[in-house]
Amino acid sequence: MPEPLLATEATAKILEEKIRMRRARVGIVGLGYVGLPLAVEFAKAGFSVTGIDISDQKIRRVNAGKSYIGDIPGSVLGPLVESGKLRATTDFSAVLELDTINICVPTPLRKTKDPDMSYIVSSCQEVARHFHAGMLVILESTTYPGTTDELVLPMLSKSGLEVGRDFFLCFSPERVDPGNPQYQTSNIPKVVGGCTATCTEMGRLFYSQALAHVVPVSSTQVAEMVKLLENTFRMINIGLANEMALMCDRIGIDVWEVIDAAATKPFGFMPFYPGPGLGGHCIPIDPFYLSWKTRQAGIEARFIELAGYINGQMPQFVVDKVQNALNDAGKPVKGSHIHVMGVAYKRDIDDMRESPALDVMLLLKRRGARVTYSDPHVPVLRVEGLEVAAEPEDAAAAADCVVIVTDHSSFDYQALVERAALIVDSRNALKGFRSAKIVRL
Ligand code: SAJ
Repeated sequence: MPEPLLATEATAKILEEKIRMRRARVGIVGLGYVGLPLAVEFAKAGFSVTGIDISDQKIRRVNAGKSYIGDIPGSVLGPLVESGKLRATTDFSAVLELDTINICVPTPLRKTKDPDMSYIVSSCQEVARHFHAGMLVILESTTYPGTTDELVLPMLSKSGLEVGRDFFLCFSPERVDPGNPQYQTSNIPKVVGGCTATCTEMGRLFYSQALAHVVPVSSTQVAEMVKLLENTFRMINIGLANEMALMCDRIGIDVWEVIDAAATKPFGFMPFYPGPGLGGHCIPIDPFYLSWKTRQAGIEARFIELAGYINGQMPQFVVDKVQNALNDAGKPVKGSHIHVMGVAYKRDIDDMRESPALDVMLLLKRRGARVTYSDPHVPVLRVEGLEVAAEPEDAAAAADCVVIVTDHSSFDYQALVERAALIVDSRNALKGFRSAKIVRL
């Protein structure tokens, strides 16, 4: 007669079995650039997946098999929806029928640079309302260390269920790099840490059903901190590259040549490049989740603050370059037509969040310039509440000055150099061109 399984073992064993057999019913809260690719990977692995989002439009698009995420073609999404493997709903009561939940909602900053936890709180409140024994819950939203243990766990424990025995709770940082042709959700190593060892093992088992490489760590706080180190590392090194650009500009050295030559060092160096500023919803934001938390603990994250200051200066630096280039051509900014090439926050994507192009355009407008733009990925944008439509690339020929803010691959740089009167290149997009009309950072 086998020993009766303890409650912990019984609950864990039942969930483990469901996951191994890929019968666990998977829920993904938040169907954005993180949640939708994750939902697709688990549906491709054979799980029945329910996406939950507050956006009716997203739900309709998913259920019609129409993708709105560049990394997920409709040809992949459509068949998964048609086969019934993947469906979407705005109704959180679906949680009652689910075994696992990944929470992939935004974690923006408030204007005061404090973390805005409202999306995590509201989605966890909804999950907690329909929460039941035997569930695995994994928070993926980038946040300060301690969020899972201090904010999410109490909301789920209110049910009277005990973590590690009746349910399992982990943190796993999202690492999606939108537009990256080589690394996508399925082949990016996945770090996961649980509230207890049993939780960590459950998270490891879960992800290993659909993802190539899983990296278990000892706690939720380690997993939360891994993400912040990764993105703070990038933000600070981009800040260093930007400061190098400011210094080289003042000394009269080509910073791009310096970085390219330094990058020939086969060890101990990793190239980062100056630019018009830091865009996106991660790199400019995540490090301030860390500095907010460390300040609570009485230690200043001085590198982060300084890098934030330097990165924040870059739009102004680019506009000063434009002003000086026009001045050298005997033209004031005021009344000049300035055409911006590329407004998305980085090349070959359509995302405008925190894009420095908006700062550059605003600063130029405030100096009296008439500003137009081209971006094949952004047909229309809002500047100071006004909708502005993209112009065709050849509008650059009519401008007094062109400024390359985002170096999309699809731009015809040869034609631009031939047609434009004056070009300020903030991305070294014209690396292979030599012309007196080109001004680089
Ligand atoms: N940037 C520079 N110089 C550089 C690199 C980037 O100015 O040398 C700028 C970019 O133009 C962009 C911003 O920094 O405006 C952020 O660039 P990013 O390449 O970090 O792009 P994200 O924020 O879309 O994606 C990053 C991921 N990118 C890479 O690892 C290459 C990764 O850090 C995270 O997985 C992701 O953020 C996230 O979601 O946290």
